[in-house]
Amino acid sequence: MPLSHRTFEARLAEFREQRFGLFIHWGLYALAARHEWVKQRERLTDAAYQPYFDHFDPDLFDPGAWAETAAAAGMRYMVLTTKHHDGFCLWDSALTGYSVAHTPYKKDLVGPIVDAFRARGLGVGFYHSLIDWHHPDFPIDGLHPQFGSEEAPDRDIAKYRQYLHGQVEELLTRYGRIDTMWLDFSYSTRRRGGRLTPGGKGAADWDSPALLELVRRLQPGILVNDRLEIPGDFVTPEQFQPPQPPGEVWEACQTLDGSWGYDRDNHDGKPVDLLVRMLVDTVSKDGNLLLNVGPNGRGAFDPRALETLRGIGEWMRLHGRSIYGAGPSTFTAPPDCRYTQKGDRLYLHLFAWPYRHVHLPGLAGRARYAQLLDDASEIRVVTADPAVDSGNTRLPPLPPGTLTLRLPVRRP
Ligand code: FUL
Repeated sequence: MPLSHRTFEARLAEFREQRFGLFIHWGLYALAARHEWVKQRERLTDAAYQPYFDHFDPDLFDPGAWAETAAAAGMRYMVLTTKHHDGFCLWDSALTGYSVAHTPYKKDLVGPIVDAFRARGLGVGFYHSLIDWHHPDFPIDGLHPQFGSEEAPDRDIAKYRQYLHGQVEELLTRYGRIDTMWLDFSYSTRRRGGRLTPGGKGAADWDSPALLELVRRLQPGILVNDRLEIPGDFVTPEQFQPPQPPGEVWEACQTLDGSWGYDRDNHDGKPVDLLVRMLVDTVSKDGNLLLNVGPNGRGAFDPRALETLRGIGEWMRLHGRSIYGAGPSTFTAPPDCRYTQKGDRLYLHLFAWPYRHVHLPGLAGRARYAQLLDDASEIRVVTADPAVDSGNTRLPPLPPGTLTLRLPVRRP
């Protein structure tokens, strides 16, 4: 049964309920296994990049396993790179031969991935690169792998624009209802003195307003990100946590190890507790977290990624109630803590442990009951000021209105 379109408001409400998603960066660069920008970073010519196309044959590809992994990690949606900056398409596009359909693998990848995630009850979004280092009409700008080594002969941005819009149309008409369009990223394709020219000319290159209109016409209710140089529906801080809530709908995107594409020799994996804190911090500021995995060239998730996701999943199984549909609180959390709140449930997240007591300003008389979330064990509310009570009169008394919780000394 095809999914019916929703109103924009309904989709937005769903997005804020979901809170946690999986970003998937997959393409030819998975075979190079050293960052998705490898073609640009190493200034690889099309010929030097071609072996990855000739050997793309992911025999372990099992989208059901990907979806299962994401669901077990507590993720509620995914966003897939349909095409990254190298121009390689994960679907059988009628507009180019530079797609998976012409590799040894020969088959569409987008459809099976979409179906598997939907079947597991997860939302589906498409990442699509505005940039294209393979298309003959994409300008050789300052970020292009061929920049400086070759003059740009007769590149016609209008032709590329038509191709880009045509591909977006294919993606948004072939796979049923898509929840998010994640377009990446607009910058000026002009150059001056060998440098990128800032100033928003990129929006004209892709005709951002027309592209956005096309997306919304084909997929009413879809959410579109903010990388078109015109306002989108949500902002996308990349690999950092905004110190203050951005004050608009937002989704932080984050890597496991600094690279989006599979990066074999990178051992900078972030620990589970750091990633969980990022998620909590994000939700406490009313955002979503899109955490990335770069599958390898055989189509599998790396064991290190699987282990990290398992760890997050274990935390989510016990604490997901403080994440899904939760958001910021009007109360101010004490240092090293975050609040998330859903209705009249206030969730206190302690980023440092152990505390003997935790003092919560403004909450005295406002909490009916307190418990640990993971095992539902009661937490005592202390009425007297512990410092004064213990005879430590050199500490200043707690400000009026402070609620004090007595915590277990050690947590496993
Ligand atoms: C960036 C891209 O250049 C990266 O490769 C990655 O896709 C990230 C999510 O967005 O702008």
